[in-house]
Amino acid sequence: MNHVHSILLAAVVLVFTLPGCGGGVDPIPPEMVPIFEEQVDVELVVRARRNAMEYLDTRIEAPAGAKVRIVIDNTETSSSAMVHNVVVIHVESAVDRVALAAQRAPGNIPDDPAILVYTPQAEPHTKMAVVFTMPPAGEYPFICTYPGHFQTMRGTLVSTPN
Ligand SMILES: [Cu+2]
Repeated sequence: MNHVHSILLAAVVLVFTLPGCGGGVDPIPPEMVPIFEEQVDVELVVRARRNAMEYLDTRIEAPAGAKVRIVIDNTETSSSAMVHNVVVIHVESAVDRVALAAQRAPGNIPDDPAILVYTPQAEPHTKMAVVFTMPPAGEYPFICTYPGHFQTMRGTLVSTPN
């Protein structure tokens, strides 16, 4: 536990000693700009909690059939281990399978038909996004597939009847 505590302390010190880190830098990578500029019906932003393996937004919703942009906003994170994405999965029963396969998959995205849609991984101080059409009404789990994160980074995408 002492080792863990010293890592946490180091992370905290880093946050407070690098106040200007990331300042003035556009958080949207150039290749992402067209996706952020695409016209959509609803934009759903999932923020990562600062330097924690948690989402701030764990329940997001939009009408079935709507054109939606999901944004993973990782701009509050300083630690380089805090790489996050949003991977929406068709059914809860497939979450563990996808999460485990993701650890060895390129970009942490396994080739699994249970994956509905996913954002690219957002490095600290960046935002990534994906545009897609909302699935039929229901509740769809989403997780971060960066290794070690899925147990605490979970949420629900709610598709409401329209
Ligand atoms: Cu993560």
